[in-house]
Amino acid sequence: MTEEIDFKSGFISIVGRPNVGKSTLVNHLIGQKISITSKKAQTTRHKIKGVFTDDNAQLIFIDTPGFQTTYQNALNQKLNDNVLTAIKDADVVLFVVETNRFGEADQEILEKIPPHIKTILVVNKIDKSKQELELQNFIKDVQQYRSFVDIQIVSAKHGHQIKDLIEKIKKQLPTGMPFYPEDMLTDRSSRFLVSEIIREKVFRYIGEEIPYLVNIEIHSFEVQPNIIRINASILVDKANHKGMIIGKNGEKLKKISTESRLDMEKLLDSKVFLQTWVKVKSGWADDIKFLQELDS
Ligand SMILES: Nc1nc2c(ncn2[C@@H]2O[C@H](COP(=O)(O)OP(=O)(O)OP(=O)(O)O)[C@@H](O)[C@H]2O)c(=O)[nH]1
Ligand SMILES: [Mg+2]
Repeated sequence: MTEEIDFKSGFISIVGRPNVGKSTLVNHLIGQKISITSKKAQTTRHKIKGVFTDDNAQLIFIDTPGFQTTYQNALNQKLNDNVLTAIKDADVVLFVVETNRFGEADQEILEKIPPHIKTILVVNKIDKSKQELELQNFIKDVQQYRSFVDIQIVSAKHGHQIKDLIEKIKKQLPTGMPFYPEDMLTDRSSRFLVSEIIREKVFRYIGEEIPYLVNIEIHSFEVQPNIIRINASILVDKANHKGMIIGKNGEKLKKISTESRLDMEKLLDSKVFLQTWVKVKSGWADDIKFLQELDS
């Protein structure tokens, strides 16, 4: 009985400007890659839950899209609304910044966190910071904008000081029973995670703005005794983007497919047969059905 009373659980929303490393952080917090990452800003589109459970707590992390300022369309408005909802519903917010970089875009999202929401300042990418004094001064600067319940420096990419962060979060969580089974790592289906893997490769291997105009559709996901067969389409907004994704002699698409398949095999712990197609579907980013899916 005592154990039940001592147990803590709650929802922790991870917010910040695009590209500060929110998704990399959530993957390291739960110890498995569930959220895609890339060097490009605005990689994440969906709110993704990652669940961490140990003997005395369950931490449900919500990875959110970086607050959008670049492209104005229905999709981006929806993404920003979803970030605001994630903040409102959180027991604790992790406000993530990149070390020695705090600009208007960071400030804009920090201002969106209501004063009563417990907020931990997470300073990421400390592997890039060489000087302790510089780091201390940077933290002082950010603290001028808000008071934080705690502060943690981390390097998400290298998995440094992640455990310390987990302990600090636990201190802020309410007492309560777990919401999810203890072996659950994410609320997302394999089908969704697979579509995200393809989107990540498009982000990583296709230049400039095209990745923002791409969506993935999984047509079939068939689990057979020794293999999983997946049939997917990369939807592009404009006809000329199709060729750019396919590349000279189909090389780009081949690279995207091969890299995706390797990641899928790791995730699903099975051999995968993946077929990918590229299709033109104009205006999908304003498609109501697609936007509604972002809510789920
Ligand atoms: N050097 C260094 N790079 C990092 C660290 N954490 C993340 N990165 C890199 O930062 C880039 C962005 O990481 P993401 O995790 O995709 O960032 P994000 O905040 O989720 O970005 P959006 O989803 O676009 O808002 C990637 O290239 C990561 O490899 C870190 O601790 N150190
Ligand atoms: Mg992200």
